[in-house]
Amino acid sequence: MLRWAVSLALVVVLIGAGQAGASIQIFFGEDAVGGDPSMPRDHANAARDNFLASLGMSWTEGFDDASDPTPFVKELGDVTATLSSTNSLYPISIASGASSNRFPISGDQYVTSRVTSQTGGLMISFTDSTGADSWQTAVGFFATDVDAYKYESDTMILSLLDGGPSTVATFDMPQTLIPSARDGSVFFFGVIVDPGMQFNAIRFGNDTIGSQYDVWGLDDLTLGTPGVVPEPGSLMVWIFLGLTWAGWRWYRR
Ligand SMILES: [Ca+2]
Ligand SMILES: [Ca+2]
Repeated sequence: MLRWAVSLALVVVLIGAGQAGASIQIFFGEDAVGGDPSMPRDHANAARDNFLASLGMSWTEGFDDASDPTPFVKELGDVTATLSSTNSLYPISIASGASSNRFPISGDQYVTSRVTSQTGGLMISFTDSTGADSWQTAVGFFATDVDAYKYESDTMILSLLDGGPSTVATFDMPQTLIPSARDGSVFFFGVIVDPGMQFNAIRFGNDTIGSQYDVWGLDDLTLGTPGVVPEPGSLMVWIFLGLTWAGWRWYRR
């Protein structure tokens, strides 16, 4: 019976993957590490690993050779990512090493910015080699010290934009740590959307009220191409193979 259960579990996973591929896939993991880059980041790393495994090809920018011009321009594969601040009072910058509970995920450098509202913070736009819009369906990143002054109701918001003022989708980061543990914490967030929801820019905001704000760290920004989602036909093949394998194992006992 155990072998049958294992086989059926495999089938359920494949069905779930097929359904998720028809809409939005979210990858999230967070760890309370108190601003210490040497602490294990098991949940965040697992989310990153699952995100990467769900992509075809992927490109990650670690900001480790970045100087500090404005705007920041980085190449991820054929995509040019331009980082800018939507709030001129608080430009983005490159930080080195652990500082103020923010820290690098890769190398020694990362991006810091100050988020002041739903639309006031770091924005990243994507273009191709000709300067035309580059349309994306997957983005992921590590964030440190997203605590918005530890107010429990405050949450980072990621908006997927399609040019101009339009918003394709908005996601509240699903942080579950208590506010005091968010200070110096780390999380990974990744999202894969349908081609019909493609975006050419992302914007980081939060739902702070009034003059409140949050300074946070961004590292290992990742773009990618869609992975292979099981089609209904291939799904039936997997079900058939799974049941056949389970039956064969049962026969061999
Ligand atoms: Ca880095
Ligand atoms: Ca912070």
